[in-house]
Amino acid sequence: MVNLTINSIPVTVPEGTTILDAAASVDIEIPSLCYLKELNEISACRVCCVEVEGEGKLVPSCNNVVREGMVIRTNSPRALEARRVNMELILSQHDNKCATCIRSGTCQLQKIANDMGILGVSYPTDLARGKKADWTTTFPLYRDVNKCIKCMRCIQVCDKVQSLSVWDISGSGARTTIDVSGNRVIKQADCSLCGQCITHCPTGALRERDDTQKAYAALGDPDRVTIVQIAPAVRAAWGEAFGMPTGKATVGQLVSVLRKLGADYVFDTTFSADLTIMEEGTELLQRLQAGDLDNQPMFTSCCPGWVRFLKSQFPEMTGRLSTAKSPQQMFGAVGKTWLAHNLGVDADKIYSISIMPCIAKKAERELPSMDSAGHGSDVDLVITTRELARMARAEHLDVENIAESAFDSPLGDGTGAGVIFGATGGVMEAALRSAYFLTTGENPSPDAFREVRDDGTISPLPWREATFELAGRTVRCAVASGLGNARQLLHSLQRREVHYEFVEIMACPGGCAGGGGQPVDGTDREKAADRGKVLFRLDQNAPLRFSHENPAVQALYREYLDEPCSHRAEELLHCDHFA
Ligand code: HC0
Ligand code: SF4
Repeated sequence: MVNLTINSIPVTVPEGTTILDAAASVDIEIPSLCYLKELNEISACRVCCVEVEGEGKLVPSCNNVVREGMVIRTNSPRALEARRVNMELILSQHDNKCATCIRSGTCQLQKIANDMGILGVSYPTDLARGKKADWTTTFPLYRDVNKCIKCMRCIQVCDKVQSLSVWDISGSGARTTIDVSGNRVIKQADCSLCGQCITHCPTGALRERDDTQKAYAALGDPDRVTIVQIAPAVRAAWGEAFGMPTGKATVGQLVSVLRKLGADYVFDTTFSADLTIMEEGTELLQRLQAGDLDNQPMFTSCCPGWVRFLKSQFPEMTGRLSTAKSPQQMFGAVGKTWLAHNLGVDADKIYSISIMPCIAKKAERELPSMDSAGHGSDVDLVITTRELARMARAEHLDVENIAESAFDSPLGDGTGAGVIFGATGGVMEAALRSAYFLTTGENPSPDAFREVRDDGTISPLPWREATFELAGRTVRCAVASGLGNARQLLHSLQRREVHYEFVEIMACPGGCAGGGGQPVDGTDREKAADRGKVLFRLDQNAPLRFSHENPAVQALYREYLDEPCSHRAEELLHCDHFA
């Protein structure tokens, strides 16, 4: 252990502790902007400088470790002055228009400047001219070079967690900035659109394309029938955007918000998650029976970030993806066919909006095979959890106290199995529950496959694995979240070091719960695990926990699709990943 004093308080911490963490251990918070534990410890911003007494030195506290006998002052006049100068220099190269900035209120730069009482910047403003918007508004990810503070967090999260290295440093000296790596434009950069760079950006430099104006136009158009679907993971997180603890705001309250915003019908993506299980589970059993080893393992296909990654990084493995569309897209196809017929509405009048925790979903709806209902795109617009929160805020709704309302029928029926899609391991678990039923005719215990969940224990591999017996057949399963982990798993598969029959991959760490479209609160706390727990608790308490017991899914097959993987189901609910 190492003994030191910080602001005259004696502190004892293990060797190797940073000054920043040592201070935190005695409740002294040193402001920092670029720092992300174990990810970005490069002291790029130098806002966390402290003074080491007796040595006459100012050092960044995030990447300097404690030494025996050190005397640290986090608030000496020199430390405060250095911090202020560093902040003002950053602000002099920042477009400080908070009133029109998406991150106002959750921006770490704004908070620290406000906390420090910086009321003006002593240095001349020096913004890159003519480069404000790096690319047009057609790409789902948007970057504003003049909001970038060069903290390098986006570079690190894309590189170390997602293994894609889309971002890099460009230019030199005072003109140093962050840009797409390798002199490419973003559309050529194999970006998975996971959005992790956005959720890890401390400012408004990165954000999703804002589609709220299109949503307002559709919701306010009397000639359109708006049907809205809410993704599983949104329910665990949306209240965070209003300062509520994770999981406090309910999905019933969110349904009410959407009704106030003018939605004609509000449905649940968990309905089509259950439908996905029927299709994907059947496909898995067919592939196992066919014994086609070239196409094993079967990969889940519901995460468009993962699908983009696979197609760009391991194109030769694309055929292993399940052909099942994602629940978002299955919902879209059913919405403009069976539902339109049920509601007695002209399908061409339907405008289908989905509320997703995800940026990649905006691109998924535009893919060539996502118009199988024959009425334009099956899903017309994708709004992230953050965009939805902004729309609710614009209405000045008292979201914390808004009464709950029920989903509309029939696409509002979902089971607990559909809800857990939003957490890593959930798709696999839901699929195994129904695959067991489809092979034996009996339900397993709903928790029989919980081994594939991320329960917080450390896995010896960058992924989790489990083996189950299904009707006398051994099914080896693997679950990975985060594209860096996925890459390692794929390399192991290629080297034939591991063998699986079924693999679930989600691009975002923790699955959609940690999606790139989820709320950010400016605290750097990773929330995916807590949100995942909310989803598993909802499943635990759900009256139905098996996708095949979803009454609306049963009715859909009875009235329209016949059976899973029928000709019509193939046409509407499956896609060609090579198209
Ligand atoms: Fe997900 Fe989904 S679980 S990908 O994270 O499969 O976005 O929440 O909506 O489509 O259901 C996201 C979440 C979904 C889909 C579902 C799947
Ligand atoms: Fe989108 Fe979920 Fe995939 Fe993340 S894990 S890219 S939120 S679908």
